[in-house]
Amino acid sequence: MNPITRRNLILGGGAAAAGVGGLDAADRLAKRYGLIPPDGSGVYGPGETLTYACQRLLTRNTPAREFSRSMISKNPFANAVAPPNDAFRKLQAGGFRDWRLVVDGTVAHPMSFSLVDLKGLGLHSQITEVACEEGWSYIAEWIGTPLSGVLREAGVLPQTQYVVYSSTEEGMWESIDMQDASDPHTLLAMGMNDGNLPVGFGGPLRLRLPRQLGYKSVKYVNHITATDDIKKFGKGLGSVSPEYGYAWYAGM
Ligand SMILES: Nc1nc2c(c(=O)[nH]1)N[C@H]1C(S)=C(S)[C@@H](COP(=O)(O)O)O[C@H]1N2
Ligand SMILES: [Mo]
Repeated sequence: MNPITRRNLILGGGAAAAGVGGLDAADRLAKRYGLIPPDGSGVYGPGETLTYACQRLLTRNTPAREFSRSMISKNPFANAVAPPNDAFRKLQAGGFRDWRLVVDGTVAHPMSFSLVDLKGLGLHSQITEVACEEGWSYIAEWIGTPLSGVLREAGVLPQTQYVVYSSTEEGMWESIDMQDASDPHTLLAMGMNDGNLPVGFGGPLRLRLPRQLGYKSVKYVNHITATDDIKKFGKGLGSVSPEYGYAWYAGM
C-alpha cells in the first residue's frame, strides 16, 4: 500500500474541489451536522472531515453501484495477506464448521453466529466492485447476509454510533458509521461468484462495503463490536488505516 497514492485519491479530490477557503466553511457545516470522522483531527483532519461530510451530505440516498453479470471479472485479483495462523488452519481443516462470528458491545444480546446461523438470516447477492487504493479493481458477485440483520438479531442499542469489525488476521480491524452499517449493501459475504468465498478472497467470511475502497472490506471477519465510543478502540482514529496516513472514511 502506498500512502501517497491513497492520500492523493482521498484528500486530493475533496480538498481541491472545495479550495482552501472552502475548508473553513466545510468544517462549520460538518460540525453542524455532526459529521466529524474519528480521524478528523491532526494534520489531515480538515481534509478528512471535508471528504466525509461532503460524501455524507451529497450521497445519503445514492445506492451502491451494481454491475451486470456480464461484467464480472474473469480473473479477479486476490490481494496478498499474511499466511493464516494455526487457529485459522485448524478451522479450515474442519470445513469452517467451528467458525464463529462474535457480536458484542452496545447490543442487548451479545451472541455468536456460525456460518449456518448467518445463512439462516437470509442471503442477498450483489455484483459490485472491489477497488484497491493502489489502482486496481475487479467486479464479482458477492453472496451474504446484510450486516444490518446480524445487528438486529443481537438487538443493537440506539446509542450505537459505529460498528467495529476485526479479523483472525492479527491487527486487521476497521469501523464504519451507522449509515454504512444499516445499508442493505453492506454484506457479510460467504459466497463469491459460483461458490463459497475462497480463502484467498477472505473466506469463510468477509465484509463487503461497496461504497468504500477495498481496504475497508476486511477479510476473515470473526468479531463485530457495536459502540457508542469509537475513541476506545486502538488509537481512537476509527481504524488502523489513519495511523498509516490512510483515511478512515474511504468513500467512492
Ligand atoms: N484481513 C485482511 N483483509 C483485507 C486486506 C488484508 O490485507 N487483510 N487487504 C485489504 C485491501 S487493501 C484490499 S484492496 C482488499 C482486496 O480484496 P481482495 O483480496 O479480494 O482483492 O482487501 C482488504 N481486506
Ligand atoms: Mo487495497
